[in-house]
Amino acid sequence: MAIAAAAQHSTLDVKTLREDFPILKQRIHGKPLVYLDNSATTQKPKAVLDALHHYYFEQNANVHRGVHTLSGRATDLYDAARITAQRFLNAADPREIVYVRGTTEGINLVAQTWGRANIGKGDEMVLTEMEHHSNIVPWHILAQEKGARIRAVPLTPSGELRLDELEKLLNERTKIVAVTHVSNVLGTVNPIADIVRMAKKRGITVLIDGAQAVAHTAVDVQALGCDFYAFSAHKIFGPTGIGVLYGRAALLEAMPVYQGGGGMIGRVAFGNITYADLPYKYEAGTPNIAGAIGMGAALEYVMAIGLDRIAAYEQELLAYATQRLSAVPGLRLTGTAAHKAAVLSFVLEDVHPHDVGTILDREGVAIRAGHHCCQPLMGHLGVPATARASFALYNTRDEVDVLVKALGKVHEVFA
Ligand code: 7TS
Repeated sequence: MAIAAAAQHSTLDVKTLREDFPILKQRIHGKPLVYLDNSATTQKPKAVLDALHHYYFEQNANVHRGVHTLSGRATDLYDAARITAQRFLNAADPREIVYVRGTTEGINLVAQTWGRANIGKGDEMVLTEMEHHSNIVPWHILAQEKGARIRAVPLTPSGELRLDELEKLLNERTKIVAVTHVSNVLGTVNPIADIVRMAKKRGITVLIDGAQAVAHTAVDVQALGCDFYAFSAHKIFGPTGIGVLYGRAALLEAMPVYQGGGGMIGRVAFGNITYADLPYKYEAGTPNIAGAIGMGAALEYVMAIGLDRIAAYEQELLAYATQRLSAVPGLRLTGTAAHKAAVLSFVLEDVHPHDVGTILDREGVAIRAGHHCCQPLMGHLGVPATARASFALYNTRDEVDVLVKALGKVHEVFA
C-alpha cells in the first residue's frame, strides 16, 4: 500500500500519499483540482473505497441476525471496526463506542437521553460562542422542553475561549459543558483537557464535539477524562452517514434508551420490554454496516501514517498559508489563536465570500463560503459570512500558492 512507503519517512511523503486519493487527480474548469474544503468533508483513500467495494461485492449480509456464513463475516468486520474505533480514541472498552450517523446524531443522542434524564427546570448548560449549530440546536430543543438555560463562553479577539469567563459561568446549576475540540471556522484548538478538569472539579458532565479534531490531532478519551466525545467518519477520510459517540460505560449504562427497534432489545412483550447491553442498546435497526467497515479502514489508514506526523505536517502548512494569506492586500484572517488547526477563514475587503468562492472555483480551487453553521460566531465576528480554506494531510505548499494566485484573480475581477 502507498502509505507503507510514506511511513518510512520521518516527515510525510505527501506526493506518495496523494496517490491514495484518486479524486485529487481530476481537473475542474480545466485546472488541477485544489481541494481546500476538508472541514466540510475529506476525500477518501483507496483503502476505504476498497473496503466498501469488497464488503458489497463479497461480504454483504445483515449483522447479528443470521446463522449463515456471510452474516458471520459481516458481523466480524462490523465488530472489528468498533475495536478499531476504540483503539483510535483509546477508550477503555468497545462497549463505549456507539455507532451513530455522525457528530450531529451523537450530540442529539446525548441531549435526548442523558439530557432528558438529567436536565431540569432552571438547570444550565454551558456551550461556547464558537459552537457549530449541531452543538447548539439539540441543547436548545432540550432547554425549551425542560425550562433550562444555555450559557455561552465568550471569545477573545483572536478567537480563543475566555477560560476566566468559563470559570465564572460554572455553578451548582451547571449540568453539562459541551464544547468543540477544534473550531470549524476559526481553527482554534481548545484546551479541552483544562476545560474537562475545570468541569470535573465540580462534578459537571462534559461532551466534546470532535468533528474537526480527529483528522488533525490524536485523541485519548481516557487521558482527557471527558464523558462523551463525538465525531463523524467523513471528516477523517471515511464514508458519510457513520460516526462514533464515545460515552463512559457507567453513563451509557445509566442513560435511558434512544430510538426503539430491532437490535436494541433484550426481550419484548407487550407492556414489558428489556433492553440490550451496551452498545447495542443505542443502535436500533439495521445499522450502516458498510459505513462502519469503511470508517474502520479510514481510522486504520490514519493510524498507520500517525496523527503526530500528520499534525506536524499540517502545522508547517498552516504557518506557510498564514504567512502567504496575510500578505494578500485587503485580506483579514478571522481566527488567529496561538494554537490552531490548519483552517483559515478570511474576509476580503468589499468582496462577498460567495463571490470569492465562485471565482476561486473557476481556478480549480474548492473552498467554502458562508456562515459554516456557526451563526452565533458570525455575530461575534460581525460578519454575515467568511471564506474558508481548510487543509488535510494531502494538501501542499504548491496548493497554497495556487490559492493565493487565485485570490489575485478576485482582486482583478473587483478592481
Ligand atoms: N461540529 C463541528 C465542529 C463541525 O464542524 C461539524 C460539521 C459538525 C459538528 C457536524 O458534523 P456532521 O458530520 O454531523 O454534519 N461542519 C461542517 C463544516 O464546517 N462545513 O460543512 C460541515
